Order: sequence, then structure tokens, then C-alpha cells
Amino acid sequence: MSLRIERIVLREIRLPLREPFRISSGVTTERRICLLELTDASGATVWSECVAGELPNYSAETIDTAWHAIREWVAPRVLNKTFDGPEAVALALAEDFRGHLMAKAAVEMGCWAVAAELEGRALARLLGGIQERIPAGISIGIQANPATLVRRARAAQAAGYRKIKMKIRPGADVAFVRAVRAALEPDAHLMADANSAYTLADAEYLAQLDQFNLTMIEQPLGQDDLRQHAELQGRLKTPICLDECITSVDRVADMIALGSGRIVNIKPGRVGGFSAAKAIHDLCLRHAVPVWCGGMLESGVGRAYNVALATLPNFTLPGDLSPSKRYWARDIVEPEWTMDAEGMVEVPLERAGIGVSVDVERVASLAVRTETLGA
Ligand code: OSB
Ligand code: MG
Repeated sequence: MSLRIERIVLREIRLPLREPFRISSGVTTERRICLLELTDASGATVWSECVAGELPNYSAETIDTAWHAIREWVAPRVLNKTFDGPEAVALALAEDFRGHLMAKAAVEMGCWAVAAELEGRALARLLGGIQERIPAGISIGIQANPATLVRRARAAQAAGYRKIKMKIRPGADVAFVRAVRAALEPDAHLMADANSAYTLADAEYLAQLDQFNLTMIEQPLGQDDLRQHAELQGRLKTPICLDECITSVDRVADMIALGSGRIVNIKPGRVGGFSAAKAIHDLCLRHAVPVWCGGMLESGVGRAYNVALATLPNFTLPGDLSPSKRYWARDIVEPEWTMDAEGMVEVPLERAGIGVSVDVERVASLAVRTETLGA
């Protein structure tokens, strides 16, 4: 099945979050989302999303650097070239082209969706996914005090979420986690995400978290640092899960060799797309390292890609895959993403491609910037 992308339309929309989302390195109140509309020579059109944030406080990329990278370097390597399949697109984007993984991923993942459309299959199935329902977790931003966090965590549990992730930072950590653990059952699935807020000097302090039976602590140390994570893991009982550190399958191989962590958060946008995400999934499966799908406050378009990926067999832990309502007054896809009372998200397998349709008129009315690349 060959594909040939003739046009990519970039659009920026602004979507206010229903409530501000605070992580250790910054706060987001309104998402600036870059959407891509890719048109294949056959006429098939698909939508994808670039997950880069507004500021370089999670990774070096932002919506503005990604827009630039897509226009200048990514699109020219893809437009009007015939590829045997999406894996070939990933290879074309890898050669002599460093970084800009979120920009690359937006196009590469769109090419997977094009291939799914052309084959008349659900994206999840084209990827090799087997699950029909995905367990959902919530990621709760840093709150003003433990009582507020407890209120949020209780509400999340009542809503059915299978995993509750609390964002932490120095000054909002041990006491906050202790309060939530005390409020919920001893076996409630809890974890904490530090987004690189600590250093190895905090190892003894972080070891206090061991008493709360967390399933994992996510990315406590530097966004680039595998060696120090290995040292920290040696001093913690709680498994470390890496997020920011994991930018390629080689980084995962290093993590395993060094013992830097025991669980991997896979965000396809962070690793350059589905080809790399699948390779990471497969390597982790071979090494019995569980994985789960992270989120980047995506719109319903980006969420569709995360849901499809999370159907692969080694996604054994609940992902950061909340329903549309948690983020937005109104999403840009139909149907919106929902979660049932058991905390499961249904995978749309009846339709070819990403499984949801984009409200094109709404996107047009929300667009603050549009650029057409190619014909
Ligand atoms: O570290 O996982 C993270 C959002 C933005 C940037 C980084 C992270 C997050 C989340 C949100 O945790 C997860 C979601 O989309 O629900
Ligand atoms: Mg994280």
C-alpha cells in the first residue's frame, strides 16, 4: 500500500482548558494546538495533531518551533514523495535530521492514519493493537493544598478512573501524597509525576514516598539524565517510570541496561511517531517492562492516536487518557471521547482511520493561523 501526501494544511486553534493544569515547570490555562490536515494523492484526508506545548518547559519543542520545522524540513521530505508505507516516512524523517521529534511525529502519525484510511482499517488495528477498551487514568495538576488534592482524587475515583496521577514538586509532595493515600483505599492505583523537579540530593527525601505504595514515580530527575535516575532507582523501592528521558528506542535500551527505571510512559509525539513508539513497545515487551500511554493535553484528535497506540498488548497500565469533558467545555471531534463507570474508554474499531470525525467548521472558526504546504 503506497501513500503520497500532496498537501498539508497547518492550523493553530486556541482551546481554553476547563481548569488550569499546573506541573512543576509551569502552568497551562489555554492550549495552543497545532492541527494538521493531510491529503493523499488518492483524495483521502486525515487530521493529526502536534503535541508540542506553548512553552519549552516540558521539552525543547513548542508549537512555534514545530510549525517552523514542519514547514521548513518535515513537509519537504514528505510532500509529493511516494512511500511504501508509514515506516518509510519515519526513515525519511530520521536521516540527517536531528530532533524536532514532535514536529516529525505529527506528520508521521498522520501518514499512519492515511494508510489506515486507504486500507479501510481502524488505525488501532493497522498498528497491531488487540485491545478493544483502554483503562483510563487521570493526571491531576498541582493543587494549592492537600485538602484540594484529596477532593480531586476522591472525585476521580468516584468517576471510575483506574489510575490517579498526582503532579508533585518540592513543597507539594510528601504531605500531599500522604493525604491522598489516607483518603483512598490502600490498594488504590496512585502515582506521582515530578516532571524533573528534583535532584539526586533529594534521594533520601524522595524515599519517604516509598511508604505510600505508589505504583510508580514518574520522571523525578533531569529530563536527560539516565545515570542519576539509575542511582536513584537503587535507593527507592517505588519503581521509577521515565517520561521526558525517553526520546528513542535506544534511550529505552540504555534505561534497561543502566537500571534507570522499570516502567515506560510512551508518548508517540515525544519519540517522533508511531514507528518509534512501536519499537519501544516491542523492546519493553521483550524485557518485561510495562508501558502505558501518556498524554499532552491533546484535543480529541491527538487523543485518537493515543487510544489507537494503547491497544498494543504491552500497554498493561492505565494511560493518561481522560475523556474530552475533563479538558474542554467542548471538544473538536465527534463523538467526543467518553469513559464508562468502570473507567474504560472504548476504542472506535467500526470506522477506518482514527475513528472520530473532526468538526471542520468549528476548527475553521477557532483557527487563528492557517498555512497550506504543497498543492
Ligand atoms: O508529564 O505527563 C506529563 C501534560 C503536559 C505535559 C506533560 C505531562 C502532562 C500530563 C497530562 O500529565 C496528561 C493528560 O493529557 O491528561
Ligand atoms: Mg510525565
